[in-house]
Amino acid sequence: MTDNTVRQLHADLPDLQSYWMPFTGNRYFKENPRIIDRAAGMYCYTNEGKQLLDMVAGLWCCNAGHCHPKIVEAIQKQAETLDYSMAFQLGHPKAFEMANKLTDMAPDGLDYAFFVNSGSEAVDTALKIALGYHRIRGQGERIRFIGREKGYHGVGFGGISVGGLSPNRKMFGAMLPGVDHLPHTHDLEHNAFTRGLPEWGAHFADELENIIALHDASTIAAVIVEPVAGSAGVLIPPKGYLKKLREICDKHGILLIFDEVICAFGRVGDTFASSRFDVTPDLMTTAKGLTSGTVPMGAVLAKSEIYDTYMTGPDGAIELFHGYTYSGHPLAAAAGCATLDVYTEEGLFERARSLEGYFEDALHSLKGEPNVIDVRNIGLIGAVELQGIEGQPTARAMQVFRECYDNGLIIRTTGDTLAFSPPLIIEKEHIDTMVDTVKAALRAQ
Ligand code: PXG
Repeated sequence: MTDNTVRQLHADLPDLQSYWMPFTGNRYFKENPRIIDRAAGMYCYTNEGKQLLDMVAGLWCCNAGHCHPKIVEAIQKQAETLDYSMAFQLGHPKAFEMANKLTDMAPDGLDYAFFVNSGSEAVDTALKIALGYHRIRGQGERIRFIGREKGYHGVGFGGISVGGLSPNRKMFGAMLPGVDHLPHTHDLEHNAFTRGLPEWGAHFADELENIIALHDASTIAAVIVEPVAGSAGVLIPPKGYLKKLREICDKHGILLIFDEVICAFGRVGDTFASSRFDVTPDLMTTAKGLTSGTVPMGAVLAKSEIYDTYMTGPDGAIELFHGYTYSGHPLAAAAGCATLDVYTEEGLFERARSLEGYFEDALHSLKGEPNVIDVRNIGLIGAVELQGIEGQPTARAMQVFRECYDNGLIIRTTGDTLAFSPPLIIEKEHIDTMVDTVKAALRAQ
């Protein structure tokens, strides 16, 4: 399609041609644009005025709902007070305030916050902090990382190396050297239609011992996993699995990194997955819900022992040669402070937990609908896996996505799985609408 044809098709929109869209079929989109130009609370609105119930919280991020007035006000106020100040060797109050609020909320022991601009940067930062930590302690030969199949850790070279989704890796060369992967824990034969954590599958963690035996513990810096894998289609950890990973890492002096970019801030029915499952990592990556999706920001939370290890060089010297122009950006920090306040004041994490049962029953009522082969959930995150169309992977889920969209509902698809992660302000009526719309879309196939 030529530039001119695109222009004529959508005369009311800006020219769509120049924007190379991320993770999007650009040509299809530009012929069939879905443009959101406004949002409030649980809803997004298209440029044509269509109202859409947002069951993905943007992209797993707008946990406080869209355009929350307190967050909007904080961003506006910050923009007219301090737009930017140098991030290296100078500081501004909001970044420190944000670090304090965040570490107060974090599990015990995760007492330091390093700010970045995204989940991908948080992951690469955590991997680098892990390498430096071992090196400072005289164990510079610990250079390997262990990720997991089906893991998503963003799109930086570190993140795709430890990640386990082939389409995100295969175009981009040889990755970081020295990375190995745990098996994923997804098993429909044993765990289909489990509510909450599957009983079966903790033994998948034992594979870590075999990987360690292969490489020798002295060469391994860190293990990184998402406590609940999001992008691969909401894969819930089997009971006891994360604790086993923790024990094995401890036994071998290996750092454990939880990538909580999706899990954190109420998504799994508690402040963090780490608190829900009572397993504390050495480093935790966060982003998305940190500012409720309003201004890009991520954070790596680190145990005191890791921070203290770095604080040992000569006085006045830079301890960590890492950071971004926009680390702790004033607008992001202001948005983050307001977001964390909203979560606390409105009790949104408790709310997520209290709605878990209703959400679970609603999702599981889809069992028995056409092509549904699994339903799984924890907190306010859930998935419905579909039997794919023979020879056309992802097509079935995309059909359901389009049908839902046409009927006023935004859901997310990954492979042939439908994923749901609504804002934590959701009401029961929204959950009812979600299930009715998805049910109708499944029956329309
Ligand atoms: N870690 C995890 C666990 C994530 O889910 C990232 C890192 C990277 O974050 P940034 O901010 O760099 O995108 C993510 C991001 C999807 C989807 O639909 C999920 C993400 C991003 C885009 C799409 O599953 N998660």
